Amino acid sequence: MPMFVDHSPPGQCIFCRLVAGEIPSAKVCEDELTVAFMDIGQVNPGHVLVATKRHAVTLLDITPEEAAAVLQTAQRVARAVQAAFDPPGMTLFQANGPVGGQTVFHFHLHVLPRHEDDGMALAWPRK
Ligand code: DGP
Repeated sequence: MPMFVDHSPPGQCIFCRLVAGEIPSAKVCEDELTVAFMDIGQVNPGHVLVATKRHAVTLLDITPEEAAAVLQTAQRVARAVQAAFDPPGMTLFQANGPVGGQTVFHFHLHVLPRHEDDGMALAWPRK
């Protein structure tokens, strides 16, 4: 049973369009299954999203291969973010369904550089 039903027409959600190059993005890296790009909101400088290339909505919808690729890409991104921005900390988070805080219904993981006194609670960046 899906946790949440996405009603976007196939291939037409915002991240599907971004993956297809139909809308611009600042791409960081990609592999066969995933793409990493700068979050348009930049909660902190260096805020990157790692998304599946295939349209999937939540963690429950991705394959084990996609899950492994997402984490591998996230580590690659985190190394680049560390080299470029040297944050003293980083938070990875991933929202599932509207009640879980998801606002774009195409699977993605946030890689978020953190700083002392950046105004976000330690474990829950949006509070
Ligand atoms: P979430 O709320 O966890 O589903 O995260 C969605 C993120 O997607 C949010 O931080 C802002 C980002 N976002 C929304 N639209 C766009 C877009 O068109 N381009 C980029 N790069 N990021 C987007």
